[in-house]
Amino acid sequence: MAAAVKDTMNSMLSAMHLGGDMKEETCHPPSENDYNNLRERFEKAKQGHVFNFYDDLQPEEKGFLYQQLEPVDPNHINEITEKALHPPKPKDDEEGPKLEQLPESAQCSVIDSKQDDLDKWYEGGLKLVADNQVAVVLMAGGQGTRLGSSAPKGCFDIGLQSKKSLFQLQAERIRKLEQLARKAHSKEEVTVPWYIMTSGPTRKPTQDYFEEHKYFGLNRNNVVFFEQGVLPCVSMEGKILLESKSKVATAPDGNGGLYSALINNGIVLDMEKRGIKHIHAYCVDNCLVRVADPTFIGFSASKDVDIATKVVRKRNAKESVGLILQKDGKPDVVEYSEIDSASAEAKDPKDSKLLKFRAANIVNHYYSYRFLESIPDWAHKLPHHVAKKKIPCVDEQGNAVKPEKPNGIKLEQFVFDCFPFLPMDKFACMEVKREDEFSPLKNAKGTGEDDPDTSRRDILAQGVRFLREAGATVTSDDPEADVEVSPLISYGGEGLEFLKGKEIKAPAVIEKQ
Ligand code: UD2
Repeated sequence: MAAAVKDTMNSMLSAMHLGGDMKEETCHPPSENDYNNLRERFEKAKQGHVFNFYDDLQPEEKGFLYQQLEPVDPNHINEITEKALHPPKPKDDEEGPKLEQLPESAQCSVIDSKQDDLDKWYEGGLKLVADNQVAVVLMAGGQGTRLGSSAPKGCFDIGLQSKKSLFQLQAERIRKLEQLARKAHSKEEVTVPWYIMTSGPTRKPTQDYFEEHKYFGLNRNNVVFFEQGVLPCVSMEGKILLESKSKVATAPDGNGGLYSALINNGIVLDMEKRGIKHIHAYCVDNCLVRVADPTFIGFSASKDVDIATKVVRKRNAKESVGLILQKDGKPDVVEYSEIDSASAEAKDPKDSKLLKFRAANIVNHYYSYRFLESIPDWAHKLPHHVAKKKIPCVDEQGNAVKPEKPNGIKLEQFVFDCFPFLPMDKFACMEVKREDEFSPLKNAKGTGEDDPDTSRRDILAQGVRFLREAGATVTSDDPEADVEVSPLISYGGEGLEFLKGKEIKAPAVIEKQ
């Protein structure tokens, strides 16, 4: 795409999303003329109320509010809010969108694939890693409110004996994978760059955490932090909410903000410079995630798709997961917060014991580089979803309001909303074993599901399976036999031959050969 067009697209993308964190003390007030132009722009879009308190503000407060609002196109905010609050309903004579299962051709399952296919994909993926063509993108901008911790989720200690956090487990899996690829292809230098997307609130604590832990042994030049955009919060009537007299209430623009953030922060350019062709993007809160999984990369590359997604079998009709399916002939995902109960409960016509829609999204996606390069062509078409929230704000008189119930909406984009932009033959879905690859940390301790204890339980149970498969025996006085196998010793259960015939008394940590 011509550079000029690319620049226009890029500046338009950034205009859609407010930038990251600004500091009030460094903001100088705008000139009278600049202020009047901005105020006029907002008044024309019936959003002029955001300047109601402007004249009472201190100079640096005026500067801060100006800096926040200058990049915003209020007409665009009105447009996406209108679409999100009142999505176009199918005309009454038209059927709603037809939800169908994905065609067999777009699916494969690790559970019933032939071993030599799995081996072929694994070897193929490891070769691509060894050729420095594979990168990883971590979506870590979520604020983990359900977990009840203010720190970024990746810092969370799920209670392993090693006290390793999710970030450390993921960093060590990258290190191990680089080592496996170096060994398998006698390469001196193998690098899997790790691009970590944060949001305003998670940016500094995340970067500080990595600095403090010396990047867990990774070369810091290959760990790149970038920030997703934010969007203004709006009232139920679509009016931009003020958090204070001098600050617009904003929220991260959803994990779908990944795409404009990859362009706006020069990440796709950096991938091009490094010769990256295959990208694995994943969700921070899954302690079992196989970062840059060679089997998944090899499978996706062999099918030459633009997007592939890993799924697990949905636990039950109520599980809070998106469902990968076909909508009007295109690959699509219906989020748990938006699916109708009839579709969620529907049984498979071929086997009434199974849910019709059971391909549960686990935020674990493959992208071809060429697809990420095409982001400026379609990112502006990504829809916004409404999340009704309690948003602290100020009322018309400028008094702080701490709402008891949802008083406004956050607009967020979903990372999987670009799937329908693909023809089915450029999309693939790989079903994997939940016990091996998915144990999300969503809820506070004690919830009993998707919480720190279930994460800890699942990763230690996997350690026991790894050892038993390697021919070791695991004994333990208590039934919850737990063995932690460091990712630096084994990425996915391989390389444990040295334990064959050994007896391991749980609890144990396998940290060195
Ligand atoms: C996500 C999936 C859902 C299902 C579930 C399984 C989406 C839109 N929904 O729902 O289909 O797979 O996970 O666990 O993917 N994030 C950002 N920036 C944001 C918001 C989220 O980076 O503005 C990241 C977040 O850090 C996490 C991932 O996206 O890594 C998923 O976010 P979540 O855990 O809030 O999503 P959830 O559980 O509602």
